[in-house]
Amino acid sequence: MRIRVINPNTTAAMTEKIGEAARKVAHPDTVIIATNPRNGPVSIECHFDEAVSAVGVADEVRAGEQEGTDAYIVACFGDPGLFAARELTRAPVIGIAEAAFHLATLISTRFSIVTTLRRTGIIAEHLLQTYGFSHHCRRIRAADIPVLDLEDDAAPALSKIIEECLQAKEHDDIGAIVLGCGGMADLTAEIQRNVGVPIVEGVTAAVKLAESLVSLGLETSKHGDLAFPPAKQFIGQYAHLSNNGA
Ligand code: 5HY
Repeated sequence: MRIRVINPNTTAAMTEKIGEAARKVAHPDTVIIATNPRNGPVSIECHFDEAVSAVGVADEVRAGEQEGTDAYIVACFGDPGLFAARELTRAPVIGIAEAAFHLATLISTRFSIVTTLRRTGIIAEHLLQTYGFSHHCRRIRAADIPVLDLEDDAAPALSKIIEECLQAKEHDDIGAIVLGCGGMADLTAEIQRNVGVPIVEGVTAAVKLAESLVSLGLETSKHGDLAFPPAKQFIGQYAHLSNNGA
């Protein structure tokens, strides 16, 4: 089984780290291809970054379709371009936020989210509403760290994340915590050790969900809104996205 794990930002070191975390939990027969777009923001920390990165995700899915891919993972906690990506393939496409929400509600009645910057909290809130998990989430907390502080020496960022998780454990009346950034994928065990409540991380959650869907033979439905995009010409720098329909 070939799973393409797409880091929607363009920081290759973060893509590598996300790929490693995915391989650690993947089935031995699963091949993880970790990629990121060549064009786009080095980190995704606002609505504009999300909007631009969504086209990069589409480019990576189109590339994956050429190479034969059984499932895709959108490894940014905003799940940028998730529904557009689902239109481009029959393969399952899993967003790490959606995956983490699903698993968190299987092991706890209520969870909190600990994300990076305060301003990205609203993006998580919109996803909770879109996916129907708002009533499961007690609070969206921010460690107030830029995404790229998770690269190089992540120790200062890690202690801020652990501190925010301990506050959630103490005050939010929750049973689990969802990590709000793909760049935290390699920190789960350390956070778990220091916090002592179940920590749900989206990249690893998405890998196991993708494997389950593929092994069940479940594909993205082409009946309804996730059907292939209608034949259309794209102009200018997006001319390469022109398509002649399914
Ligand atoms: C992520 N940004 O997972 C999000 C996290 C965030 O570049 N990868 C990013 O803060 O929304």
